Amino acid sequence: MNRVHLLAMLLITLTAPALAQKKFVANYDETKIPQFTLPDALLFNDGTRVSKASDWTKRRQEIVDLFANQVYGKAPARPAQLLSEVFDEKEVFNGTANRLQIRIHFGDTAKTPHMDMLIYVPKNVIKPAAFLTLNFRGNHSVDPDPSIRLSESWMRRGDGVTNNKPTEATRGAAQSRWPIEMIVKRGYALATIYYGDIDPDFDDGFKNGVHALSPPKANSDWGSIAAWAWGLSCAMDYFEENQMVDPKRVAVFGHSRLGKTSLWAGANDPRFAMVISNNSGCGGAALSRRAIGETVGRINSVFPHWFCDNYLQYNENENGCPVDQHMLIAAIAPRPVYIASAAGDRWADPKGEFLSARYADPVFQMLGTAGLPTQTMPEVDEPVHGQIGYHIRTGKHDVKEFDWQQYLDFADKHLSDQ
Ligand code: GTR
Repeated sequence: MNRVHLLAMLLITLTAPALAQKKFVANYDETKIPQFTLPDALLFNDGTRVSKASDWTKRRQEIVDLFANQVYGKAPARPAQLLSEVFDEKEVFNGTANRLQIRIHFGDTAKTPHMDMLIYVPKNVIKPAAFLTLNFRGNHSVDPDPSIRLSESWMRRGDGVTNNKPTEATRGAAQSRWPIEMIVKRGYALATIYYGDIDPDFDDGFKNGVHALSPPKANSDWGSIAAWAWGLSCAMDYFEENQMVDPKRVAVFGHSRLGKTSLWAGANDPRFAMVISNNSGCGGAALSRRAIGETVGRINSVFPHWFCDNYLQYNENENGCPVDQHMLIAAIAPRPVYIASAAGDRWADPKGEFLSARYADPVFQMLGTAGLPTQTMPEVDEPVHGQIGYHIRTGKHDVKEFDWQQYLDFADKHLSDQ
């Protein structure tokens, strides 16, 4: 080895760990946003313009396919039959609602993996509209009722979780995010499923959860967000089958990574009549090209299992991606969609979430809906409800009663059976 080689080796040895440990510093400065042009939701892949509403079905499918191939990954077909069993049923809220726990298998035998649905159904409404949701900490965390079965699936370590299993300490721990009685009093059913039942949220090379049924092989095969969305579509299959709620009036709701999931579930599966994204940020409602707060490169390095491998191409290369997140919202059109931000949630880029809604608006307008009622970002705590709803609430990354009040009003506007 000559001296030059030796020096080069030394340099590599010294700088490689430094580079590997390079700390991600989020940009929050609007003046430092990279130059970008957004892809046009109303141009077909061949460059021709979508000029009339009847063109939309075809363009919508192109957009959905681009997201499936480049961002979230393609999911396999859903099981033709789901074996299910109601394992618990009781009256709650002074006899005004029924609360059921249902085990739903992803297949027609008890040997297939399963998810447990917890559902509250008001008794004074025949076939109510429903909110279908995923939760972070287990069904038992949404309500302190001791008869809610403790989730059995893998759970991230944290308060009240031992050896990746939840303990009694997490019963009711997420209650503040779930004003169930208020939702039921307004005449809606609320269904929730622990997302880890569908796919545990860690990078295990896709061996567990529903990925085990069809492990990804190609770079365009499903990551975890696609798996969670697939589980939500299975829940829809279950609703269509048993008619416990009106399957034509189901709103899919999610917060944060589960807000990314609700958007993808709603874009991908047109049976969802309404879609709600709460503080979903990067890979959800926020425009990736702004690169404010969390970026594509950062999310792919910290959560490598969430997206498909093709998405890695856009690390620090957002402009190279054939889609941006306004097209995900557009793909839901003309169905109503609600995007919510929080003023203290800069990591999720509230302005980028609003701009996605705004740049999706031309599609909603072309389809003859009211679209987004404003072109400028509303003040904090001043919601706008058109066919697209938007608000930025005071406070942090969270789900608050204020958020739910908006979603209920928005559902009254769009999901009434009149
Ligand atoms: C963060 C992640 C966000 C968001 C959030 C959550 O760590 O960076 O994209 O999804 O988690 O899901 O709570």
